[in-house]
Amino acid sequence: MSKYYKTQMLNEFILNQQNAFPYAKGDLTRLLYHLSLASKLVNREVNMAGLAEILGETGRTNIQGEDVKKLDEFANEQFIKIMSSSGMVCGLASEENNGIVTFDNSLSREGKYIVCLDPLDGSSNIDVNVSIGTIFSIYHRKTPIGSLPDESDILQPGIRQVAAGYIIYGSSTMLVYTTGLGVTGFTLDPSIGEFCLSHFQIQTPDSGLIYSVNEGNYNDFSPGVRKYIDYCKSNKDKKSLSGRYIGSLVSDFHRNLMKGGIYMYPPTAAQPSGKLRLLYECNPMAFLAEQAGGKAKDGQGNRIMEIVPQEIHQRVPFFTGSRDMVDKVEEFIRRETKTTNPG
Ligand code: AHM
Ligand code: MG
Repeated sequence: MSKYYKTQMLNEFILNQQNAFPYAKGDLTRLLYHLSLASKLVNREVNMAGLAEILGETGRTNIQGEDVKKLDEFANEQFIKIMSSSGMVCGLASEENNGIVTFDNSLSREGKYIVCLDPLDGSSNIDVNVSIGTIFSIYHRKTPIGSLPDESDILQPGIRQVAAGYIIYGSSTMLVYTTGLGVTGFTLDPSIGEFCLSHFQIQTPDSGLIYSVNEGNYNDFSPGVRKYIDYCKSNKDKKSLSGRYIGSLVSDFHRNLMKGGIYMYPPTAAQPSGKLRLLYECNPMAFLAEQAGGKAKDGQGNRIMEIVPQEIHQRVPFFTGSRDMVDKVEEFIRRETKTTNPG
């Protein structure tokens, strides 16, 4: 790939894409620009984390009972601040906030988009210099423009997403997004502070050699999931499957997207719906996976993006990645369910 493939900057690329929609007014372009701006501020802080006295806990827990790290809070504040001043967004749902976040300014009421956000995903890796990310999902609002948004704007199935993506703060920082016209990746060139086109029309292989799951939970998984994991291991000689698990969804997903593989967060006895949240973790990744030719299912045959959410922080079992591998794990789960509940 030529180096200056890269000279196409994120904004220019999105503007060109927008021209494919005759009546587009550039609002989504502006919104994606604002998201990328917030991510640059977070990126700067993540890069400086060890020096900037921003590592560690705030001493508080969020609505879901999880410890809030200082960087989590910083990222949440940046995204909220920038979304509220963008004029494009009427409200948002964030992993860090209990209910819908609305903004106290008339400009935002005119915003036609609603955003679901995990400002800093992979919390357990924040303090130890392991890749973390931001995940976002964008919808058209349902309430009338000019009014205060409410939960109905947030509780939309993933198939209604207008755009979704993530930023990975890794060995390089990347923004990967889709508006339903394929998946495109941009890499931050720190020397000019711009996201530059680096991965055009990303397609994930139909099958892969990586399975990603927290195997510490193995004994708590259903028999079908356990058998699938055993199958991944026993297939080793034939296909050399490797277990790879970072514990940051964005990083595990990104690696598997590029190389082919499956990421799983199955239900356990303690967490019957798994751990990951439908609105700001699973739906955006599902949109990306499908746009790249992969799949995202709940392990029971249901497409993640068709699930109608009942609450903002709803969790869902998550199986995503290469098409054939997602099909295979669901086949194992189906077969075991039939064996244990015949008839
Ligand atoms: P978080 O939003 O609190 O960071 O939790 C989500 C993260 C995902 O990034 C990751 O895939 C998963 O939790 C790891 O969970 P576990 O440590 O249970 O394997
Ligand atoms: Mg998260």
